Amino acid sequence: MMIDQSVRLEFKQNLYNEMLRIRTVEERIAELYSEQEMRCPVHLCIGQEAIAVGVSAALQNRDYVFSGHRAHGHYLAKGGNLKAMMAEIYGKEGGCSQGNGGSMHLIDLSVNFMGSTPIVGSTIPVAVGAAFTAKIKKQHAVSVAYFGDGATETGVFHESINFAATQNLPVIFICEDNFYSVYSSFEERQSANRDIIKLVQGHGVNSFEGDGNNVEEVFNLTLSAVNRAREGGGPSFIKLLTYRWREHCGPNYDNDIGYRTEAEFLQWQAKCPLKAYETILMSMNIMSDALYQKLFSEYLTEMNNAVQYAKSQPFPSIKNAFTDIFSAQ
Ligand SMILES: Cc1ncc(C[n+]2csc(CCOP(=O)(O)OP(=O)(O)O)c2C)c(N)n1
Ligand SMILES: [Mg+2]
Repeated sequence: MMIDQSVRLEFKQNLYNEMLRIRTVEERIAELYSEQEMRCPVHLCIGQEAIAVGVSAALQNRDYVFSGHRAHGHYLAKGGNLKAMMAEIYGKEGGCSQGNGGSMHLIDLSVNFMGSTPIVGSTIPVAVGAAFTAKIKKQHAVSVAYFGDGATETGVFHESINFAATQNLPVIFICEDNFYSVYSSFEERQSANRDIIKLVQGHGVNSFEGDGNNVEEVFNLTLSAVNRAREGGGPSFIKLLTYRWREHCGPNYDNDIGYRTEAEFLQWQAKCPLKAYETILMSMNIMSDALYQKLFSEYLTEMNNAVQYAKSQPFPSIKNAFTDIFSAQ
């Protein structure tokens, strides 16, 4: 089948736009955080945007997505509502979790972003459960679990991978490998002989590795895993190398506190996923400085409107303090 060239160019433009939108939103969160009106912790994904965007571009609305503490990009790339996210971060009633959860409890069922929770590894088995449902109900949906390199050290990760393999489930495990679990590097956490790709293969699951700062590579790897899963080929694990620019939790930089070096940070900043793609698109005459300015100002306006909406919302009512804590069933 011939793919119309203009569709291809539009697709590339959209990949770039989505990354810029997420970057603009998170940089604004970082700028506004010191006002102390956002009172929940925030784990920013600045530097890691290509993964959320490349993965989502390979998914349909019906596909399920689950995430963890660093979820803003995953939620937005899947189509999650920005106003509801900002209201949630401001702890307001109009938030996607009614203001009870904050940044680490994002959900938008209208786009099958099924939820994020901060207990490391905790949404991985839930994503596997959704894949089990999709298989039983013949929904032709795939389920995606995003998690970090640290989460592969939890027991539930291995149990989930094993169950997905034995049941041949349509689930895709996306590991965002940014080298650190809070302030601990691999050297401090794992044997030098540990190879996560081989470990996962040992569970009988297809396992791939890619450049998490290359949005098209992320898209292509994910698409082949999605196609395989939809055709009944079972689960895949994709490890994507990337780097978090800001501190583990919060809006600042923390290269001075001793667990990583400024030199390492600068090396990765030079591999900025947006800049790299912008350069390619400029050489193809898709992007230009003028277009960048136009897009940036559109996203900034959209974000400022979302913040204004969040600030104008009431705090959750005390009457609802005990709702959504226990299941009625
Ligand atoms: C079960 C559990 N243990 C510890 C924590 C504290 N904690 C929050 S984030 C985090 C690091 C996770 O590292 P990784 O999975 O690599 O994700 P990253 O922060 O690098 O994106 C830890 C240990 C937690 N939230 N849940
Ligand atoms: Mg990590």
